[in-house]
Amino acid sequence: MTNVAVVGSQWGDEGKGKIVDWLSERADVVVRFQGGHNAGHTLVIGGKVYKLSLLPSGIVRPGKLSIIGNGVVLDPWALFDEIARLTGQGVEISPQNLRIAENAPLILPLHRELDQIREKAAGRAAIGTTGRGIGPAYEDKVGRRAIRVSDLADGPTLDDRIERLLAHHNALRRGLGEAVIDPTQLKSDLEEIADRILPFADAVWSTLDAHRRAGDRILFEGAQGTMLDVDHGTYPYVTSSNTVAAAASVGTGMGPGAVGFILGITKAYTTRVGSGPFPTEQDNAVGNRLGERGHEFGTVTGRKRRCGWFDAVLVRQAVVQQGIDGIALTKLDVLDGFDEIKVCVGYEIDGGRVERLPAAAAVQGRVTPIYETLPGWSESTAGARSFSDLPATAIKYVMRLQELIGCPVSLVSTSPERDDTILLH
Ligand code: 2SA
Ligand code: MG
Repeated sequence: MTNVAVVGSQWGDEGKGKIVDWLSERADVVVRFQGGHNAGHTLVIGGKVYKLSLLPSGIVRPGKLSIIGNGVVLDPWALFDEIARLTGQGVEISPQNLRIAENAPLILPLHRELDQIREKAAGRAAIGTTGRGIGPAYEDKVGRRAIRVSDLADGPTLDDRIERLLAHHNALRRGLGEAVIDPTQLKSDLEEIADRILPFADAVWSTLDAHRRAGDRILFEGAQGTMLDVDHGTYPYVTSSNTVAAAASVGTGMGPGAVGFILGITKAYTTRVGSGPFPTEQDNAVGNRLGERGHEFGTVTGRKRRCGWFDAVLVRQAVVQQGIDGIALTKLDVLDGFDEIKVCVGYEIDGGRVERLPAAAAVQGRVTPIYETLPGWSESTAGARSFSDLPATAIKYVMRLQELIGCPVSLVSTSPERDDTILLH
């Protein structure tokens, strides 16, 4: 097995956690390269449920090295809460099995506050963020005023960084009528977490390189999905990082050649959480049924996910933009019992047909899906472990999706349990 990147091909929540866990058994290192604790991965191992949002999924397996790459925005307080929660579930976490990029930017409480203030002020125009401070933290990174993990190691540098950061944020806060942040207080808060976080700090690019040279297998764990990518997604209704597989290189300090096989996780229907265009959304009994059967609620925020039919146009686009080599199709069992199943094969806009999602948000909101209707199946596919266990119509559905998206289906997942997985090739 070469290195593998696991990425979402829709709007996130495709079931990456289970697939990453399944693959992590065969990997030596699992690394997160973008996003932060806005991600929500649910792992079910032997009936035990683990909910992860910042930590790489490899953390629950003994003997694996988990890495948080420089492309991640790191909330230290959220990190320690998550570590405490998992430790309570019997997972051992130490610098032996967890490393954090020394050049990863921090999410501070002021980022979370700003995220929430803006969302509230935007009213109906809100993005529907997770309210974790992700966007403001990435803004500061690109604005060259972020505080990074390594800054915590040195008092005078930290003073400088705080001064630069607060020059921006306190001006902004005054404008918003918010209390300004006291630099002394922020420094003492940061000093308090420094002692806990620094033992995990590492030049992860170098550690990863050493593992690569030793022939170890690296698993790159993506968060969110293609349509939430800050460049390629449904902008501005996106997250603030690049969610495409190319970010695995930038977000870890490994060259693009290190990324290896790109596995696109794809749900057998479509969901999205937060605002923004969603052409195949079914705000009706069909959508409710998908949501109930698929337990479509946000892992982090508990928000109800919007649900709709499979959109082959979007996934075909994701295959190209991500560079997907193979698809893992998840949650097929949620479609059990539908008489017919619709698949979007193109869009109609202003009387014409298009085969891709246009970039302009206003146009995205106006597209009408063109559907192909496929027969459903009444049998249960839940827990199937071989292709021949599936009803003929379910096999036809999978084959048709494969044709429409222009990419082979490598895996089919039929329940949250790791072993309920059909390997195709
Ligand atoms: P943010 O907080 O700035 O990243 O939000 C911007 C948009 O990105 C969406 N987003 C997500 N969509 C699906 N799943 C995500 N992770 C959690 C999960 C979400 C949850 O796995 O369930 O628990 O609510 C995730 N993270 C960000 C978000 O909805 C905005 O549309
Ligand atoms: Mg999720």
